[in-house]
Amino acid sequence: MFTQLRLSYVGLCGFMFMLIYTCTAPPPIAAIGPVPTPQQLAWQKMEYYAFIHFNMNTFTNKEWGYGDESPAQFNPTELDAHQWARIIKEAGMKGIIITAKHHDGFCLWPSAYTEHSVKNSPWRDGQGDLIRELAEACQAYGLKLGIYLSPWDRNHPDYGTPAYIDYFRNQLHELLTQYGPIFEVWFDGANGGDGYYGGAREERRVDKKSYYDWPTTHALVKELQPDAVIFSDAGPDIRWVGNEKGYAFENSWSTIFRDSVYAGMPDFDRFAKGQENGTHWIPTESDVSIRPGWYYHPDQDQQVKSLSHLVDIYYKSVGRNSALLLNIPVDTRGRIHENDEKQLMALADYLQKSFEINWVKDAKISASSSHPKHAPENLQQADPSAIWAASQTDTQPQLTLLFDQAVTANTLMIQEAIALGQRVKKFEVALLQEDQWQTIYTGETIGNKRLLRFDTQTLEGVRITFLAAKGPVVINELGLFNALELPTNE
Ligand code: FUL
Repeated sequence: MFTQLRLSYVGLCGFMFMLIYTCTAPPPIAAIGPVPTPQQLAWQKMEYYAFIHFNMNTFTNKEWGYGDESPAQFNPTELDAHQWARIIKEAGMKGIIITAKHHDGFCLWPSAYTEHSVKNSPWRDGQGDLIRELAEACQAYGLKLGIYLSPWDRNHPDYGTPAYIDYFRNQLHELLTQYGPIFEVWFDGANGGDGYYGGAREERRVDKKSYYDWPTTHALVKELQPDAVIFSDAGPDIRWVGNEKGYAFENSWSTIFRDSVYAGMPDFDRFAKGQENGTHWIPTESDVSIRPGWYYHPDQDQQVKSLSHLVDIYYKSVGRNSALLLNIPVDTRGRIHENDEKQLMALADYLQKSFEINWVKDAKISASSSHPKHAPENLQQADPSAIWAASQTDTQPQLTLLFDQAVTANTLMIQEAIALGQRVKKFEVALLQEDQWQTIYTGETIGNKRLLRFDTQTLEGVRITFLAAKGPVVINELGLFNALELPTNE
C-alpha cells in the first residue's frame, strides 16, 4: 500500500514536471519554405566531387562523336580505375560521376540492349566492364559513384521515336541495378540534332519538353536507387548553375519555381540563380573541366588550370551555395594524366592548409539575441548539429566575434542550417580594426555555405548583421581563416 502511494506520488511529480516543462520550454525552430530532402542534404554536404569524361571521344580526340565510330577504336592500354579513385580520394573529393554513355552512344558497360559497347572493343578482349571496375575502385577508396547517361544518342537507330525511350530506360535499369549504390544520376540538357542514327545520317529534332517523358524516368530512378539525386538543367533534385565555368552566382537561392523550367530550355540562364520564393528546393551544381575540354586532348596537356584558377572556382562554387563537380579527362592510356594529378594535389594541399585553423574558437562570441536552446557559443563546437538561432522577434540579428589578441585573416565562412530552409536575404560584414568597425561586404544569400574572401588583414573583431531574412536566422557553422596567399602563376 505504502509503495503504491509512493509510486503514484512519484508519477504525479513527473507529470507536473513535464507539464511545467512543456508550458515553459522554448518552441522548436520550425522549418521555413521548401527544405532539402534527406538525399539532397546528404548530397549538399559532399561539396566537391569528380566528373570523369572518358569514352569513345577520348580515342577519336573529339568532344562530341557523331555516333558512327567503330567499337574497335576504344582501346585504353593501361586502364586503371584504382589510379583514378586513389587520386580523387587524395584530392579530397567525395565521389566520381562517369560518362557511362555520351552523345555518341558508346557504352562503357556491356549493355544487353546494344552492340555499341565495350563488349565489341579490343579492350580486355571484349570482356571488360568499366562501370564495374570503377564501382569496385570507388568502394575500395570510400568514394560514391554517379552515372552520366546521355539522353541524346547519335548512334541509336530509334532515336526520336518512342522505342528509344524504352531503350534509354532499359539502360538506366542496367546501370541502377548492377553496380551497387549510385549517389547521382546526371542527365545532360544537350539533345537532338544530326547524327549517324543506325546509318540514317540525318538530323533529328525532338520536343525537349515532352519527348523524354521525364516524370516516368525520374520515378524509375527513385524506385531503383531511392538514395540517389537526379541532376538536369532543371532538377528535379539538383539544377545546372547555367555555365560551364564552375562559377555559381554570388547570390543564389536553392529554391526555384520548378514548373517554369525544363531541361534544355533555351533561356535557362534567366532562372539559374534561383528564386527567393521558389516553390521547390533544387540547389545548383557547378560543373567545370580542369582543362579546356571535357575529354582528353593531348594538345591540352599544358592547359591544366592553374592553382589560383582552381581556388577561385572553389570559392565561387562551394563558397556560393553550390557544389563543385570538377571534371578530369582521363587519357588514352586510361589514366589520370600526371599534369592533372599535380594540380589536384596542389588544390588539396591548399585547401587543407588554408582551412586548418579556424579563429572562431578563440573569439569571445556574442549575439544580439538567441533562442534559449541555441546560444552563439554553439558555433565554437566542432559538432555541425550545434546551431545558433536568433530569437523569433529579432528581425536584424547580429553575431559578433571579439579577439583579445588580434588575428590575421582573409576568409569568412558562414553556413545556414539549411535543413530548416534557406532564410537569409541580406547581410553585412564589418571588421574591427583599431577600435573602428568598417563594413567590408554587403550581400544577399548565404545558404549551405558562403566563403567570403577579403584582403589579408589583422583584425580585432568581426560582426555579421543579418539585415533581412525569411524568419529567425539559424547558423550552423562559422569560420574565420587565414587562407594561403594565392600564387599568381602555378
Ligand atoms: C554538356 C555536354 O554536351 C558536354 O559534352 C559535356 O558532357 C558537359 C558536361 O555537358 O552539355
